[in-house]
Amino acid sequence: EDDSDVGIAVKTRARTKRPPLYKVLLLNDDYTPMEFVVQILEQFFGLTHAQAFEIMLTVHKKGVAVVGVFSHEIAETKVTQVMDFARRHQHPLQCTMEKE
Ligand code: TYC
Repeated sequence: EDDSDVGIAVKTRARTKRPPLYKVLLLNDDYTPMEFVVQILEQFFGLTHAQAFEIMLTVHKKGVAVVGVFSHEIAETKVTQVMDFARRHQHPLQCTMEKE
């Protein structure tokens, strides 16, 4: 019998999973000054004054807004920077991250 080289070719796709992205969220509170929030958004997120003001107002009105979307490491750094800066100035501003 002939048992040479008979079979089914099965192709598998190389699965290159993209790393998950994380939303950085800013939360509203009653005490942090609006100008302070705008300053943070300019300083740590590279937003223009107009963009920063718009996001600040959205948070103020809606309670929360997405400030940006980043890799886990970058998002974590942003959250730490914002929380440290707010704490140093004794403002209760809250910043968190969540998987997109
Ligand atoms: N609500 C605050 C005020 O009236 C302003 C504010 C905006 C605070 C956004 C936090 O993430 C924030 N002074």
